[in-house]
Amino acid sequence: MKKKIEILIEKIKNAKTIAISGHKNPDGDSLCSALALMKIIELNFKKKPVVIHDGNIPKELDNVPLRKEVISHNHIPEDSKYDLYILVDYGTKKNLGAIIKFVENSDFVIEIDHHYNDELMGILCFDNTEKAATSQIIYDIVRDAKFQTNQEIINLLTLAIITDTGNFKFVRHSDVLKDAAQLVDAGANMTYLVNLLNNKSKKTVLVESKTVSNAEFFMKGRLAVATINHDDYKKLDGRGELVMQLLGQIHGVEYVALLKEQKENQIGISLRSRKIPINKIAESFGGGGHLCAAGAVVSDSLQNVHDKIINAFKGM
Ligand SMILES: [Mn+2]
Repeated sequence: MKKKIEILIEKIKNAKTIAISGHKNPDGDSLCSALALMKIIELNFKKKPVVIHDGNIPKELDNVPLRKEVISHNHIPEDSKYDLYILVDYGTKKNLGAIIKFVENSDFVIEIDHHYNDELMGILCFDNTEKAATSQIIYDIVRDAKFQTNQEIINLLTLAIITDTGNFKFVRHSDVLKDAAQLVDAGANMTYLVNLLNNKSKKTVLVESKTVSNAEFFMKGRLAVATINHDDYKKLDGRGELVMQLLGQIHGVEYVALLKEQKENQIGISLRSRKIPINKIAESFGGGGHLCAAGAVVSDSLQNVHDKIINAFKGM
């Protein structure tokens, strides 16, 4: 770690231009880790990296500190070249979207990530799949390198943890709680930060609640299936996580399938399970994911996918 940090510091010092990106359609960890790192570099090296994104940033994240500093790839000249490109929380190459051209054009790539990936983009990698959020790895670097922080950085690192652990519901290792505890000691206010995320648009919440109300139940109530047609999908903003959470709270429900008509003949499938692995089902639809949270995107009609999903669960 010490040697890697020395290289990181040297690369930042020598770079005239630095860009930072997370994955396409950034989530809380991706966005907040990128912004935290931007501010860390600004504060400690007196340089201003540019944070570039592709896709949609959910409205929920509108009040995140420094949110306005993020620039869409559309506003960056196609042939832009950076001395240093830092990728955070990106997952795999194909998750970068339109950013990829800038990364491939840059002189040196550093990656900081907690996703499993067998095709690394970085030359210098700070990867750790044991971490609950990428911001934890950034926080490790901050502490090891004794970088200065400020309130914005502390809040951003904490928000990344809050969002990636679903408000600490998905914590599997104690180290994320230890990091959160240190961040609280450093000035993070949990109540303030959790409330800052209560920022969805009314139409999104109304579609989410309508989708929950219209859900169907199969297999004696063990499987809940919710569908969102294209008109409602446009109002969704995000992945419909709340729909799956609410349905998953119902007594007896073990599996939740959310089917979203992203466009005509393109259905996004999100699957959740309490205990039994459902990634095999996602794989049978050409997708993948974790044991209890997986998904796929298929070219078919909403009705067909609906019927096929129910059959797939019944045949499990
Ligand atoms: Mn993450």
